[in-house]
Amino acid sequence: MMRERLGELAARHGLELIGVTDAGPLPDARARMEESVAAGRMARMDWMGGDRPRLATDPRAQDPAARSVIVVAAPYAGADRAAWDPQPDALREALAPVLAGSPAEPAGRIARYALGTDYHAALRDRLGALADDLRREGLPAGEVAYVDDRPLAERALAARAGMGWIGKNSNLLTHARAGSWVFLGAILSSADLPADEPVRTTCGSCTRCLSGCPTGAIVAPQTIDARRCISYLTIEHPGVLDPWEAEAIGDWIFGCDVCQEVCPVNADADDSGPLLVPLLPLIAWLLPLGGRAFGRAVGSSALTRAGRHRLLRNAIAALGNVAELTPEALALLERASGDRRTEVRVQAARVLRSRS
Ligand code: B12
Ligand code: SF4
Ligand code: SF4
Repeated sequence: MMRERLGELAARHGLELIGVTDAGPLPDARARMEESVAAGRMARMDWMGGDRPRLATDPRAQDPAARSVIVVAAPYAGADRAAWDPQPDALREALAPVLAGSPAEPAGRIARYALGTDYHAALRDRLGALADDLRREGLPAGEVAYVDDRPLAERALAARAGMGWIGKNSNLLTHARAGSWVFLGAILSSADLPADEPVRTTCGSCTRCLSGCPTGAIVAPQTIDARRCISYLTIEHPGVLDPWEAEAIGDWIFGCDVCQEVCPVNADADDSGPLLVPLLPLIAWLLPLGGRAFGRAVGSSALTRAGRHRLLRNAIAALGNVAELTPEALALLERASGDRRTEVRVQAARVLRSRS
């Protein structure tokens, strides 16, 4: 099949940015992953260890028949998201009762990627539909769409497929208008497709993300120490945050976009910014909510990953970081210090203590 036809079919599903690489292993990426795990930089993400580096860097470990990898990049920071996400405003809609609440200040920030439906599901659907089309046109395409949830080194594959380069902030930076504000996904094929050439661009002498990261989590170019990364702390870190961790998150309550906001490659991207959520209405909304009711309320968004307890813990920490405590805030914190979850209780008690 002509490469051009592949691009046409992908565009039909709203996927304008695609690349093709062979299904050979990625030994350098494997070494980097193993090194990261061994050095403890993956924090408590135990699922990043074990056999994952080997599996993630060898597409044929997933499908022995694979000869090629079709990688897609789906823009998520602005209006382009609607091309592939059926509900690009899903989070704003789910949080409507909170966003309408007053006062609007103080606010916490939610990273751009979480704004629409959970990208795992939305992008997987699109990739699945693309794979169906390919098979209809006689091109063998695997049944599995890879979007994060199975081991596959998507950034390294995207770079080898010529979709961009790995920036010093460790994200895949594309030459497209969306810059690094893209999700990555892949499908495998047993056909020998003509591979795209990797790009020659690099970050050059720029170091804006290294100096811009609020917590110094980019410990060397292309090397993130998740133990210090706000994205990890707010989304993946289980249980009670250490006091320095709670302070480090600042006003981010889910994810962090700073190392991409400062990146000049993103200067022309269509970008509606992070979602600002008023903290007092958010805390008041979360406190009486059960875990399941929270799941139902934000169901189709990425927030389910953190769940009610982490989001509440983060919102309380952010409140302590950014605001003078009004009587309303103090009353909410008193309620939160009796919450059924330890991470919420501890965080609330700590903020109250720091102000007494
Ligand atoms: C674990 C994980 C995290 C962890 C650890 C992050 C990290 N840097 O590893 C945490 C929770 C911190 C995280 C945060 C974020 N993540 Co994340 N995450 C992942 C996940 C599931 C695995 C990444 C991984 O394997 N890390 C281990 C490291 C060592 O590997 P790596 O960074 O991928 O690096 C590989 C290659 O880049 C290559 N490589 C690295 N450096 C160099 C240098 C050179 C010179 C070369 C040639 C190669 C090379 O080797 C490595 C091993 O394969 C991927 C999905 C996936 N399946 O890949 C998403 C993924 C990387 N995350 C993504 C996103 C969007 C984010 C956030 C922006 C979300 C947010 N706003 O909060 C932040 C960004 C933080 C940052 N600066 O990286 C996107 C990135 C899209 C893009 N444009 O690159 C991905 C690809 C998910 C997706 N399907 O779209 N994430
Ligand atoms: S996501 Fe935030 S904390 Fe993590 S490396 Fe980027 S700027 Fe630093
Ligand atoms: S801020 Fe500069 S160094 Fe960092 S990823 Fe962007 S271009 Fe590269």
